Amino acid sequence: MRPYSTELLARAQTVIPGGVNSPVRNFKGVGGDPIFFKQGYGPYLISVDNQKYLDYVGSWGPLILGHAHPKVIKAIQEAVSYGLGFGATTPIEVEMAELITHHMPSIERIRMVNSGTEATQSAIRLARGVTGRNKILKFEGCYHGHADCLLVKAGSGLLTFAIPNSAGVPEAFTNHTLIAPFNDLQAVESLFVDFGEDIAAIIVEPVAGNMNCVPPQPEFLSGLRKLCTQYGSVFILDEVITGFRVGLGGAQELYGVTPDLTCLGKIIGGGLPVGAFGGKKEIMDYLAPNGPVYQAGTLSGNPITLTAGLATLKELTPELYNTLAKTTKTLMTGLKERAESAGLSFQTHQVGSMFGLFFSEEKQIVNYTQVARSDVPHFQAFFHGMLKQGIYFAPSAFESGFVSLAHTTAEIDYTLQASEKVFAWMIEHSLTVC
Ligand code: KE4
Repeated sequence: MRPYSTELLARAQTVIPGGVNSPVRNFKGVGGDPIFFKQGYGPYLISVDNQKYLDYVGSWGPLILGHAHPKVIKAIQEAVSYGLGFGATTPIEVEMAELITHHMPSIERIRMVNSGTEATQSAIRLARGVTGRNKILKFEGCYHGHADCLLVKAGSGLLTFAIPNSAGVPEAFTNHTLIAPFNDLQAVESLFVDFGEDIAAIIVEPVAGNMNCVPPQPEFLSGLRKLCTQYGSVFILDEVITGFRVGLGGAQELYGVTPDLTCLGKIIGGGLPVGAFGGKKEIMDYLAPNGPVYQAGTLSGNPITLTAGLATLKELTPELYNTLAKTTKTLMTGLKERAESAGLSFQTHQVGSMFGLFFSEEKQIVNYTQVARSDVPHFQAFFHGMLKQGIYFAPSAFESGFVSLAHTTAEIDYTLQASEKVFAWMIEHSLTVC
């Protein structure tokens, strides 16, 4: 029972669309009502009904240190005493830009913005401005925020122009968006043969984190790099999730691929609203005020946001990424063992401390079509079963989960013990056939 959450939802729905400020929060993906939370600390969330949950969402990725890390809180508390922002340049913007360009050498210049959506739509406008071309190529199942030209799905036929997947997006706004299956280099090569001279950019999540979690196949990213070089298109890596999540150098370091532009977000804001895009100097210098591509933001580079971001990034070391990966591997291995011994078909994907859970018999899940074949009712039963045990996974079978540095062996052990009960319950209630 969650009486206060229920009361708040009723109130919220009278003043906020769907009662939420972002759709995925409303539990439509898993059924039931969203939980209202009032506090986070370490790996835990506390609901308004004073129930404690072990959190594997981490605000959708930013909280790699866990909730309310003391050093982050202290840094913000000190910073706010000097004011909340000035709409003018501040030293911390330089410090953040120097730190990011140090860890990601492909980024020679970087512009801060306030969300991942702003970062990706600005990077696309910049790519179009630099190349003078119109088309962009994205991948089915990858999400880059809600810019009109990116709210698309595959149209009819295999190699397709995209069509809008949201009301309010005119066909004209997506006519220049091409779409291909993730991990399908051949499909991309065919699109370049047909449209290469007019493709301004490829934009891709190096690890797809918005269709559950799907890593790139070997040679996929390097193949995209080669095609962009061959055709003079801009190669944009959307590292809003993976940036500083899978390592200090992001997925571009992990997979040894050099983008022309990178989009960042989440962790670089330490949990506060943030985004950024950056890359080669000769591209970034096309941006206002130096160049003809306009982009702006009232609160871009806000000193409080960057204080939270820098305090977070300064805690991260290669050793801690190893710890995160080990903790996550223990969780993934333990869940898979327990699910399979209960008789369930269960797959896990992991890249560093981001992970994906699939109720599926398919051993190799590499694209959206396969993810969409996974058993969503099973995931929903798992989600709610674990929730009853006080464990909060992403309320959608099409999102990634995240482990933080605050998740210790005790939390992993508790999660695995709880999963045994939930998997057993799923079997008893004949949730067995995928
Ligand atoms: P925002 O505009 O929501 O800050 O960022 C958009 C975005 C861009 N690129 C990637 C790879 C992203 O994952 C996102 C946003 N991520 C989702 C969760 N996977 C945000 C959750 C939500 O929409 O509420």
